[in-house]
Amino acid sequence: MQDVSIPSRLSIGQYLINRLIDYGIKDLFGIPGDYILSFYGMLEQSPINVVGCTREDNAGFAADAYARLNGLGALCVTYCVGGLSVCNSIAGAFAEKSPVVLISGAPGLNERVNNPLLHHKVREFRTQFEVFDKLCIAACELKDANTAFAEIDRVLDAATRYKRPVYIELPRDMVNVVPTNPYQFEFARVEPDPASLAEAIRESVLRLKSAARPMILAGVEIHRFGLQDLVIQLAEKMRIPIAATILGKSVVGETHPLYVGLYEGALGESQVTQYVEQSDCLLMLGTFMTDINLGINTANLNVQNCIYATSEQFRISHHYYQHIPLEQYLNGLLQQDLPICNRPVPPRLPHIENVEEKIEPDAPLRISKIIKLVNEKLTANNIVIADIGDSLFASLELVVHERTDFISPAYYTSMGFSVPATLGACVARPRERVITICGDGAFQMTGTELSTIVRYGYAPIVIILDNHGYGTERFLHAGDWKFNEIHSWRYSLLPEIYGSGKGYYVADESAFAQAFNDAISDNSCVQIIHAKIAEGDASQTLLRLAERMSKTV
Ligand SMILES: Cc1ncc(C[n+]2csc(CCOP(=O)(O)OP(=O)(O)O)c2C)c(N)n1
Ligand SMILES: [Mg+2]
Repeated sequence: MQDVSIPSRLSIGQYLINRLIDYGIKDLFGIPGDYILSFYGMLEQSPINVVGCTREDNAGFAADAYARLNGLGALCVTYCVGGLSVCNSIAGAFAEKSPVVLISGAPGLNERVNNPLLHHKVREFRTQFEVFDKLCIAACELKDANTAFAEIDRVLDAATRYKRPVYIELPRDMVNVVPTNPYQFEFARVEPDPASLAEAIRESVLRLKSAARPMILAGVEIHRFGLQDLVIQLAEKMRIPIAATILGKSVVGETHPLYVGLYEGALGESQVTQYVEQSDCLLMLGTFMTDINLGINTANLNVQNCIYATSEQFRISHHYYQHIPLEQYLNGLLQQDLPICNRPVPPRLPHIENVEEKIEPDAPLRISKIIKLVNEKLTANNIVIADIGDSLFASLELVVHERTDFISPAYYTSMGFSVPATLGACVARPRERVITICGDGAFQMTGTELSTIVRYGYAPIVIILDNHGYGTERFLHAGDWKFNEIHSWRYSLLPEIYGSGKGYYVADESAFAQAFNDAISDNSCVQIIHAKIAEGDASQTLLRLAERMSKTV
């Protein structure tokens, strides 16, 4: 991003819109309200496409998915009733490093005089600001015309620099205010210490040269910071295999010949787990050390064999280095004389092979079968979105062809992400076909966003896994608990309510295969597949997870 010199006579609202466009925002999600109406008017007359959602938290999830695919996402809501509804979505974006810009209206500065009881206010006028100051990497209140432009630039820079959400509060009487002082924004650039960077690279090369079984474990930051090409170049130059973490699934295309699979500690395929854990030089690039990423603490990685490089920390074995930017580190490594590794990549795991699935007519529908049938049809043109629960665990077995085309809140794990995220993905990538897998519990939380998907004419395929409740929890805490049951809906009738779409109800393998084929070939409207799952069924990953977690919950 270039330094910018601002032509005078722009209002604060106009400047904000211009800068969003500069940063690549073409679409924005949200719901208006009186504290933000005049800015909404400005937005509607701007080149930015405003996508009206059914709930503010959904707008947050949609903006998050859009950010993951586009590099930055944005939503705009009204004060408190709208803003505070977005807390959970913004928390998820923070936890999973998704750069989302949240813009909220607020009471005008002039109407705050004597602190009257203006509607939507909670406790203090600043309450909402204080909440988002905690949940975001940077936050600003545009209360002073002469600092407003600088504040906008500061927080937008922070969003893209740290890949975390930011908050901009715009009092309604500041939208049309034109600052009087000239303004030139200068970015403060933190340059790495070249000696420290050189030493980190030197030590890494020594380690790689003396290793017999080096490999890369790629994490989500590689996607967020756009470093996939560098990682692939490095792997190809050294011919070393790559595995990915759960949160980093699809960070590299899963059909790449050097790709080994997902590393999930004891929760994953044992062949991949052993292969990663036997590495004597594990280059962990952009990986978060979360409990789920590391297979609920079942990962058995020897720190002494690890080079741990993220945007926040750099460590080789027990040596810590300060300020080593990932991109410069990878570029630096690539310029070195690197060893070629001859460690053979294990034979492709059975589910990666292109075997045609046998359909047992009338066989009760199992989640693993659904995944295999979906897998058969996945192409480079698909984006897969998985909600929490067995939708995520089972989807880990999918082979995602293109990098970054698998989206799931795999660390923060907030249910209800997937349907609004489907909207965000459809808006960001209208030419790609989104396939969404969602539990019935999660669907009942945020499924109203299908209405927006229909309204804007998108045609994703949404598969709802019906196990009449919170299946994951049944496995985590044994017992026949009523609290895990939910009301049964006739999901396949939803197109009737929303006014468009095609619904399918399927309860056996052949019906699912037929419905999924039909859904794939009909891209004229949204396709909703209500999949009634065999009683008590679960994916292998969920069963392994349950075994580990039932000891702790
Ligand atoms: C917003 C939110 N509330 C509660 C939970 C706790 N939780 C985790 S999994 C789960 C059940 C999910 O049910 P469903 O979406 O039907 O998927 P299933 O487990 O049946 O595959 C619950 C309630 C959560 N992760 N997120
Ligand atoms: Mg369920």
